[in-house]
Amino acid sequence: MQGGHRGRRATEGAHGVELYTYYRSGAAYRTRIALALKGVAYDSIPIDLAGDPGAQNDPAYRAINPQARLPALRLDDGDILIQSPAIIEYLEETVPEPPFLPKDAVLRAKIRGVAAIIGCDAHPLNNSSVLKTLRTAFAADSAQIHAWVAQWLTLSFMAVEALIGDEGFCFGPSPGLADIYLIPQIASAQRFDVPIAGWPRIVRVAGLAASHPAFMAAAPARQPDAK
Ligand SMILES: N[C@@H](CCC(=O)N[C@@H](CS)C(=O)NCC(=O)O)C(=O)O
Repeated sequence: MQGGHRGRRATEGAHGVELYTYYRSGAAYRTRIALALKGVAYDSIPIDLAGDPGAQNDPAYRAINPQARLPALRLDDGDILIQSPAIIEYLEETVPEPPFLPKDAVLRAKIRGVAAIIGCDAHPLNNSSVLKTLRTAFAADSAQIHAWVAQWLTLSFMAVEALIGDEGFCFGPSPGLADIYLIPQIASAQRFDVPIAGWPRIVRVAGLAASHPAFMAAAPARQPDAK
């Protein structure tokens, strides 16, 4: 199987794996990286989060994901998975190579800890609906939004910098779970002008990912809905 996005199928009614995605969604981005690393081919179904209201609120998409968030993954047999951590875990369980986690239980827990800093603590605070609520319910302007995002990303990146290794990807020569979470959050930091230059380990990992085929294929600019 060739990894990454392969464009919509010409054959109507034929079902392969389908990823409901938005080019700038961090959670979809991490799922795209995981699919590409595992070499799972899929069709991208873009859902435009930036509309007003966003397309995630359409009844047709709510029928796919009642939480109205991205990503969602439709499997070959029609089963639908939501929540990127669950999808990434499913991929790890069903496509063993290359592994996202090592065998050692302590190291696995450490790597999951870094992934959780991003997935549980950083990303939820700069999710689009949170920022929209700050704008609409609390009249936050652009500078305040940027300051909000910078506040939470800075705290998370400081912790990640202290926890990852001194060479290679976050935890070794091959990319794994922590990298899958970290790289999309770096893209988000760049979007909100949060500088990462002060964290040399994170900068190193970003540099390695920039020339890794799976990370390149998953990048926002390479997606069919990129604007
Ligand atoms: N924990 C979820 C987060 C999903 C999430 O918040 N996705 C964002 C895009 S990155 C979304 O769909 N936002 C739309 C909204 O909040 O209305 C996951 O990892 O899948």
